[in-house]
Amino acid sequence: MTDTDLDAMARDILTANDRGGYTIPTAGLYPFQWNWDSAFAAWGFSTFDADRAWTELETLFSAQWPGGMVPHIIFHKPDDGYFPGPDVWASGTMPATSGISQPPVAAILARLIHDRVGGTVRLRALYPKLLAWHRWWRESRMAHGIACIAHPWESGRDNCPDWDPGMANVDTTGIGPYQRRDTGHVDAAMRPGKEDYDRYLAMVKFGRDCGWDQAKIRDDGPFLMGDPAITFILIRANRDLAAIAEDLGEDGAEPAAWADEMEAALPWLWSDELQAYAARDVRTGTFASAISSGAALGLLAGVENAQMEEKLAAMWDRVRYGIPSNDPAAPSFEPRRYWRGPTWPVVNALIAVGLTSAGRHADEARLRRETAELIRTGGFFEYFDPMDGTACGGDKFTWTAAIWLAWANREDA
Ligand code: 9WN
Repeated sequence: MTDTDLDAMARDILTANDRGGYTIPTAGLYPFQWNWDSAFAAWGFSTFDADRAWTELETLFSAQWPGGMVPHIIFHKPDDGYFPGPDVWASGTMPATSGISQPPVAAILARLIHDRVGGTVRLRALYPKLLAWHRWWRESRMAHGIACIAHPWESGRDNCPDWDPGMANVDTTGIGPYQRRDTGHVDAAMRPGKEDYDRYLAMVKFGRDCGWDQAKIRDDGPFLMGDPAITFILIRANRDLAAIAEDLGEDGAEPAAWADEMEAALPWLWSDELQAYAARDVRTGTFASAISSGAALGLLAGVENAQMEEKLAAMWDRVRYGIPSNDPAAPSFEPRRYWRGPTWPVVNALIAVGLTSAGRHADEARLRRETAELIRTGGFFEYFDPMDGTACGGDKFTWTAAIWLAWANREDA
């Protein structure tokens, strides 16, 4: 199969996963609109259908909550193939959504899309919504000046060992029996375990019981951890928003100041033990015990740190393909279990945006080559074993197809 055939297949996947204004990540496993998946889908669409690219982002923001939050799942149409569904989240919104958010990559990708295909009128309409979302992060998910997550699903890197310190303290009393659906679609050995799911549901229960009072979730919820990935993403997204504002003739001073403030707060995330930025539990102060792909997003925020780069380079050299989600040298490393080791094309693409900004073109080309190789041999799967390249999780995956089109198979990404 040639790269041209793969281009056509990738476009077909985006089109087949289109449910009318939004794409689902993959049929069966994830039958709704997911937040950061949609932003990447828009980037993919921008390579062949500019109008559809903007529509994807517009549909995502059509579910924005009055407080600015953009939910991590939007349940546009009923489907009982996924658990927990709208009845469990009980958001009370129209459309029904989850009650937490996901990595704020939309401004970063909206800027790249605008650079590629234009669309100033559509970007202008999105700008205040992006700003309101970033403000929500600042007001509802900050501690010590760092962006935090109130649920591992909010990080988009669900069962990453980054969250083990916070997960250890989540009380699961009162979580009755429930029926998971994910393990009916894919191999259970590649998914989070039952102990993880019990805790995930305990966090959802807390949110539901307090009527999704976001300040209460931050202050009293069962879990709150500083996330290096979201912190770096948000610094970059705020700077991109400031640049967008300038292009639009608006005043971007506010998001620019937010980015500077977060950058100044980064020392709180520095682990002396790991010699890297690492996830940290807000409730206990405990750091994650291994370096992860979250740290590798530092370049996205313009953070240059020699000690950390050395650690990250060593981590990359321990695998054959891509940046692993967890360090193979760590006891918690599992090469096929979701975010405990596999490499994710979508995260590699974000890291590549950072490498390009830092002028590290040889590393960017290596990462692109390794990611493209995974897709060429394994197909458009959700994620991959970084040691031997085995394709894992869901097939015909929207964001893998999008990444292929927008970055992995391009010289000009
Ligand atoms: C929970 C859709 C999503 C991604 C996440 C990924 C996974 C969901 C799940 O799938 O999370 O949000 O049920 O495992 O971890 O990054 O957005 O592709």
